[in-house]
Amino acid sequence: MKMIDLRSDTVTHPTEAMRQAMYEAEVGDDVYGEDPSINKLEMMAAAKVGKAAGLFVPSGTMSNLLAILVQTTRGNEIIVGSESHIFHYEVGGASALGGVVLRTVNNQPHGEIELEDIEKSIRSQDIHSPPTALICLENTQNRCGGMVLTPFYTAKVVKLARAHNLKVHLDGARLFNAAVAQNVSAMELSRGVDSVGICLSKGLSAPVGSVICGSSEFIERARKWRKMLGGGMRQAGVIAAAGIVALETMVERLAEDHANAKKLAEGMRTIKDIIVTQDIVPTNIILFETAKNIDAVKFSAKMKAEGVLLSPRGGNQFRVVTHRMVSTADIDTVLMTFTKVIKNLKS
Ligand code: TLP
Repeated sequence: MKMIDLRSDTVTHPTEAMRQAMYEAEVGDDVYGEDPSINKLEMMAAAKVGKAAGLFVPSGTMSNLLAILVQTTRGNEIIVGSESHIFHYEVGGASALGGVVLRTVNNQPHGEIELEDIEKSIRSQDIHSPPTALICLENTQNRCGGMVLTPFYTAKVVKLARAHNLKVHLDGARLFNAAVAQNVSAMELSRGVDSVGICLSKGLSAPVGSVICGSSEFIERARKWRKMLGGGMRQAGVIAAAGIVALETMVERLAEDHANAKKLAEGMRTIKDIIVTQDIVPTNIILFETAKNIDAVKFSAKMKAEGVLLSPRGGNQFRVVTHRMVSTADIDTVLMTFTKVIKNLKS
């Protein structure tokens, strides 16, 4: 049976063009800075987000960790969204490895953190307080259902940060989704931030990798930290080559994933006992709940048995994510499967 895998856009496989580029990739030893494919990818990524330099890293998690390690010292506090990936899914690396305190500030349902909530959370010079060093934003905001931050909002956060002498990091794991959804460039979405990480291995379909971007000085320090963490790769041009294809050819098509997500959400809203918990679906992520009288464990097991994989989020909450390997026809199949499984569970 063909499975329709809606757990994440991370499940996308490399395209034929990526495999070909990987096969043909020019390589060198990247620890010596001699891998031409990596150097090209880093320059391309940095140019896309309007920064001076980039660094190829194995994962989005490492790009966030490097941004924190470079822009803080032990005992600092950093401001992160209450729904941020850094807080929920990065194994506490910022605290365990960077020695920083995570100050979570509420994400609003549309992903933003209120400016005044950020301002209230910035520490004074009081002797008892860990000094605030960094504000971290996330665009799109995964756990808010792929909500987008506008360039206008990000500019306001940057202005606030500057007024308090703080740095801003942007977790742009799905920055290109945010750009395509708003018809703005990734550069506009990154204007003013000190560091921005983009993921190649989500909707863009590359097999591995992220690029963290910032000033040349920032990247020089990040490179040293990456080496310490064991992330100094050698002929990794074979994977960077797929990342180049991702940036060159896979950005605009994200609009298809967004259209499929909208279609899916519209269909789900008509199914009794499925409750889409976000008012809008701007990108490729949908959060939903099953009615209380549906056994959530049985529900996801039955969906799987019928060929549809979902991400459980605890209790009766789930996430579905559209991507290149889910077609518009698959969306119809998913909707039929939802209806069938709910009906079966109730009878
Ligand atoms: N997110 C994954 C899981 O870890 C939850 C997913 O399936 O959505 N920032 C954001 C906003 C992310 O969503 C993710 C991955 C990361 C960072 C980390 O990227 P990787 O998985 O490359 O370390």
